[in-house]
Amino acid sequence: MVTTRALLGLGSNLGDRWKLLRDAVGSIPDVVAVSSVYESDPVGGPEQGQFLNLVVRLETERSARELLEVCQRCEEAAERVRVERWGPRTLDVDVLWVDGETVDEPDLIVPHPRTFERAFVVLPLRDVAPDVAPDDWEHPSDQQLRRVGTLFAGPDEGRSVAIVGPGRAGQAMGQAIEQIGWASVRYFGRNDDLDGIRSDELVIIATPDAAVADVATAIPEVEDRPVLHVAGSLGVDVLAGHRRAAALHPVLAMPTPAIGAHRLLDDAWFAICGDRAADELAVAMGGRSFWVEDHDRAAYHAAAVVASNHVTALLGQVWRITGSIVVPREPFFRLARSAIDNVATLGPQKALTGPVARGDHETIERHRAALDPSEVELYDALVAAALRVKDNRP
Ligand code: GSY
Repeated sequence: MVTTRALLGLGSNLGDRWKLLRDAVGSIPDVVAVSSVYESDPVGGPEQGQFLNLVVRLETERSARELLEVCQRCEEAAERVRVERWGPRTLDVDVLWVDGETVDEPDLIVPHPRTFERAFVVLPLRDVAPDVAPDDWEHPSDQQLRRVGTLFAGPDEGRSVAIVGPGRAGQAMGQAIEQIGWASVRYFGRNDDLDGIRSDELVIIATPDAAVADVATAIPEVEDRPVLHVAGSLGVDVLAGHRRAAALHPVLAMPTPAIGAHRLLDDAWFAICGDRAADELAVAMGGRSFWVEDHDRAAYHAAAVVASNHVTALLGQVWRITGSIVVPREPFFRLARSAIDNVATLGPQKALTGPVARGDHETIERHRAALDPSEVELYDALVAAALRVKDNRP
């Protein structure tokens, strides 16, 4: 089965806009991602109410023309009446984009010709397909848009969260959630009476990993209340007993709550699994998510720890060696940043330069002789790791 990515744009400014959009998205086949919901003044047309807009991403076998039929069926189901061109409507559904397909016919043009003129299309589109929007896209100053929520959880301003475990990660999550305008954030210690968590509060467990399972057991199961944990190496299985269980691990370092909150809102990535509440929270924070099944989460977390903590440990060696001679440190940090970029673009084998790549054993021996003996063990371990990359050994 060959599927293609397709993007549809939806808008509504008449009737129960949230319900109309929810019903429409629920009836569209092959939806794999839903953007945040944005509210804005109408662009063009007569005086009319504000629109809610969103974009959905599909992985589908349908062609652009078949998708147009899907769009029309949605509009008919919403009892859309075409009274006035550019006028108010219960529902508008457009085919914006289908990977690899262009259509130029009287009733269908794909890519949609006005896609990149409209902030109400480009911003939600960036949530679900950032590569499609041009990097240099300029937001028209007369098209102001505000993010108002996520489709299934509803408007942000009515939502509340209870965070169990107010350490660095818990406080960072709390501050970020306050900044996106949720109604309330309440903190609980893991030994507090967790019966006090309200049934309308989304629960986030941010305790040390070892306490997550016990805390989850102490939280009463409430039908339809999502319970999330933010532990990177644990699966959703530790939340057994909660029907709407999910894992949401932010792939970023949170050295202080304030820095963590800032990073959580700065185009962050989240490793998620379980209930859709995890993806909705990621989207609500303006971030992006990827799915990691329970059986892969420990390996996923190991990779995250190597990319963050172990790189820091390695830079600790750079710090010590550069501190033992008279050189500025900035050139070495620049070198480290370019090494990361090179691996990301070329892969490790092509990115590897230096004495190991050249097979220059004499230089390696000169390094070992010059280093403080306490540094040699780590240096040798990394020479062995570099050889493995050079030889492309699995
Ligand atoms: O093209 C879709 C309908 N439409 C919209 C819309 O969806 N959102 C906003 N903000 N303005 C609009 N003007 C028209 S027409």
